[in-house]
Amino acid sequence: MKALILNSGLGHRMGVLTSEHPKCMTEISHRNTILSRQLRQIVEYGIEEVVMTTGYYDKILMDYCEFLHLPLHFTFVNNPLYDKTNYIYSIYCAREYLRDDDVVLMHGDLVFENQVFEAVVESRESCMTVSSTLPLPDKDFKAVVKEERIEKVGIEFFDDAMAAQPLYKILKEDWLVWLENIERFCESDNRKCYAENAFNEVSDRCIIKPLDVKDMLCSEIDTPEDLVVVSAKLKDVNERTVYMCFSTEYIHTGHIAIIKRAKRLGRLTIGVLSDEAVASFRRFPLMPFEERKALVANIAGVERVVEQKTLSYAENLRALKPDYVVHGDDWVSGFQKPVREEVLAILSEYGGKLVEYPYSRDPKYKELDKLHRAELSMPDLRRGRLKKLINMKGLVTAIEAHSGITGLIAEKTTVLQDGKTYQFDAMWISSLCDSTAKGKPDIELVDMTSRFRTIDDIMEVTTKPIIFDGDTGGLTEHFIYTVRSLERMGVSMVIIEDKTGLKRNSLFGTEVAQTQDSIENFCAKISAGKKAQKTHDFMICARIESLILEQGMEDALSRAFAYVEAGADAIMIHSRKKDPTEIFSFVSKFREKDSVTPVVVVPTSFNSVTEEEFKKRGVNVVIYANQLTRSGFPAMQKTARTILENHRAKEADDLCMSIKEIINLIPEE
Ligand code: SPV
Ligand code: MG
Repeated sequence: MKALILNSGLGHRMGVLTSEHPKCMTEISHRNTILSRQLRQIVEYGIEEVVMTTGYYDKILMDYCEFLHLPLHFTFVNNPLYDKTNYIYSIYCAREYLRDDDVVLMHGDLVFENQVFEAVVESRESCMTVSSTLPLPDKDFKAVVKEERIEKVGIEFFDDAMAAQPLYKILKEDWLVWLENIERFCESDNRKCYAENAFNEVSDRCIIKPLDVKDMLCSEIDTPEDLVVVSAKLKDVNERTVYMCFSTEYIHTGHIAIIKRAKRLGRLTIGVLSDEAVASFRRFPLMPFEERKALVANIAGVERVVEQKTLSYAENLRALKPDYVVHGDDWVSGFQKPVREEVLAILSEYGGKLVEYPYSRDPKYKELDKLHRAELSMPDLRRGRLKKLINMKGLVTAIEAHSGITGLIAEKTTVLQDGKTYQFDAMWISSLCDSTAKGKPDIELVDMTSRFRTIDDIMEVTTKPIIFDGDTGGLTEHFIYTVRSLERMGVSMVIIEDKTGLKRNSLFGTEVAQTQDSIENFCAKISAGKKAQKTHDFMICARIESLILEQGMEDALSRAFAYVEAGADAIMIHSRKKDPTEIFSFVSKFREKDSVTPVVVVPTSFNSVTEEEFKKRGVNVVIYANQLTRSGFPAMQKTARTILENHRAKEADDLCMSIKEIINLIPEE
């Protein structure tokens, strides 16, 4: 596509303003003349070729174009009869340069905003800018529109007419029709009329559609008064603000493309999602907020970067009141839909606009995302993330997983509520559920090799950190090997309980014989484990069974402090009471002396307490230890019974997930 700029006119209505240079060199803002602005827009929209007709002061004009240093190839064509002819003859003079491509034609005194130019350049049909909202001008161009195409352009038409501005995109096949008639006009000495007079005769073959720019800026400057009005309008255009939110950690060409489009609308502020918001919206950020912020701040066109603390835009939109919010159209449906709806509601409060561009589904971006996910699942990156999450969020949640599919449920389940997304932060590999899945009792019967196999199955399809239920840890001599293996695999934390002998599930309490280990033995086990580990980020958590075994609060607390002293990275306090009082009391007494060691709870019995309350009381990890097992197996029993009762599977169908849903849950690599 070529740009054709008509700059041969005398511009005598501008008075002294055109006494030293052509009209197009008149300043319209502190950084642009009419021409420099047009040329920068031409560059911005990817046009490289400019054919410019010149008249008086042509040398000044050519030098000026060179001085602007823009990546454009210019062909200047002087109209030697500029003072005796109209621009129809300038086009005629330039005709040899204008036969081989689509043309964007503009008068050299026209000022238009980016959105107008974007619509023109991107139009698939030949078009001319018109306005359905502006009053018909007395002396300027009007276009007669019939059957959705322009029939005539001129200053003399008022019926069925719209205000029109000389900014066109004309496809080559249409242009050749128009150009041929321009040639015919000029060769029969008809050189003083408008080029549009030639168009009007062939408008049934040169199909130009009206492009309604309503009251967007698209105005010619003919007089000093026009200059004042247009400059003021342009100032408003230049002060428009745009807001976009970014959660990404790597910038690809798709991001650059959308930033480029956004900045054309106005001064661009980017909201970078906080680490916490990224972690709960997508996955743990490999790059912390400050680095993501610096990355985005250094992209051309980004004027300002602010933090966006939640997935909801509300806080930043109310503070910044941008004229536009820009987003890909991927949030029209799906789980971000409510976020979009909230944005629309807030924008409508003050007259802002949402601009959506088609979301790029280029496979190369998917590939990048896959690589990123793969990195997160690697042992070294996965292991350290639990500690980072605890530090970042204060409270993290984990849900039980005992197989690849339950791991995927833990990984992918997301809920959007009040502008925030909620996901589980980590997975708990429960001895109870791992044993149950194998149809075995929870008595340390499933050996470590088999337990590691479960971890491996889960790790293969997920990225979230893993907390491993290490039962009693076994013999100290064995525990040190367990620690190293878990660490090597990328597990983040092992929790071992201070019991010895035949371990029974804690939820039996004192109904079965269970022996608590001595403080000395258990401390020795913790210390040996800590000594054995090779990295800094692996955590050993000491689980205190004193309340389960009814040994009292004092015993629980003295054990807690002793275990921390022995090197435990975290404490888990367990209870099987429905009433959370003893848990709260333990946490509050523990926190009186130790404000830093993370505290873990498993609220299977005291399940009425919310995460918010746990956090307030000083708990750092909440483990939902068995809910997937307890809900999954009864569903399976029911289905099995339904088939037996009906001697066929039809009645069980309503109880089942569709094959399509299963396929979606488990994507093929
Ligand atoms: C498990 O999930 O295996 C546990 C927690 O150890 S509890 O069942 O509550 O003892
Ligand atoms: Mg267990």
